[in-house]
Amino acid sequence: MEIKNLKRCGERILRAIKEGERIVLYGDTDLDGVCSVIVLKETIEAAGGSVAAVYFPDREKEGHGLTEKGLRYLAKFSPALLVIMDLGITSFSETKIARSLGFEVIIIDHHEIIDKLPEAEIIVNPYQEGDEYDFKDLATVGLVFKLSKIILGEKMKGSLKKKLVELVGLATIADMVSPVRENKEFIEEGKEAMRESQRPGIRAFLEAEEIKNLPNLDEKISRLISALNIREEENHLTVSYLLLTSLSFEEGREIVKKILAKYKKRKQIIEKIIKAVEERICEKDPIIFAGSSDFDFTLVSLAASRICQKYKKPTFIYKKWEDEAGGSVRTPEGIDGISLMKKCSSFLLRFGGHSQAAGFRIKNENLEKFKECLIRNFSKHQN
Ligand SMILES: [Mn+2]
Repeated sequence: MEIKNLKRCGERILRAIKEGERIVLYGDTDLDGVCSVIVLKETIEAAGGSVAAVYFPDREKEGHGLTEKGLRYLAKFSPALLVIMDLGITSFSETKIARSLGFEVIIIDHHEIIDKLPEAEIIVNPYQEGDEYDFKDLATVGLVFKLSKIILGEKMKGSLKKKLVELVGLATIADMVSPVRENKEFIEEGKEAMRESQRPGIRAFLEAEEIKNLPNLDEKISRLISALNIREEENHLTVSYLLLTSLSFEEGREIVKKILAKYKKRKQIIEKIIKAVEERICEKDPIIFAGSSDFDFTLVSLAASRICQKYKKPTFIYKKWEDEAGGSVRTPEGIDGISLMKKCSSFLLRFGGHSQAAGFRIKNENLEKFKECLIRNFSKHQN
């Protein structure tokens, strides 16, 4: 059994290449999203096509997911085939907007489906009805790599394959999907390829002063993943995208310098968020729910992960803006954050993600009610 719609998706992209249709790639800003976009872009190029534009939303200004702002910016490329990766499966109204702007929409996303599917032309998602592929835990980059094999056929071999597999391995590790079956192969092949990386940016990172003396490749890679976990973007491209696609060692080295400096600063800011949250934790509270207008939105997910690991409680950390707040959710094993939020979704503008790692957007006036609803439902579920 194959992944539902994957072949159709590959054929559609091949047709677009052959007929010279414009192709636009839109991805999430985390490493899975970024690597998925690069793998597909390089695949399309190796197949003789080209990509008209690549876009990553600004998490801080636009929020997570397919955004109306992003679509309005991209409208100048329409009509085009818009391929959305590692997000979009809950972007119902935005998919409609994309279509109304003249895009044909393809969504490749491994996030959980919430009640229905967006009205895209083609959807690849292992959780959709009728998907009989027996391994559900691929990262988006794994789905995209399998798509690349369909697009490239015989051409998927040798140094091209190795170059792509570096990113497939990297993002599979970064997305923390279970390291078994195909994921295990991706991770092993990816690491092997990274030893003699064809990507100047990865080489520049591994050879940087602070990195080269780390005891082994695993630690170097895990440092690379943490350092690239910067969700900031410039001109709609993320720093990780710029590093992983940089064409020269010198260019890579310049980016690495910036990334490592930011990495240090970021660690301090995360500690600050954690401390601020810890000051407000009440031992008897069944969940941790805290936010502030001072928090850096791009870092609340990392803080939430650490807090959840330490306290073993469902953790909701949010950044407050003027009218709305955006938050990150991390839950201990066995507790599904998505189904918990589903029960309180009437207070939310939107939500989505994975059972253990999710996000939400809410009007500030509903924060307290949302929190009470979560506590009520969570306590019920515990008893
Ligand atoms: Mn992902």
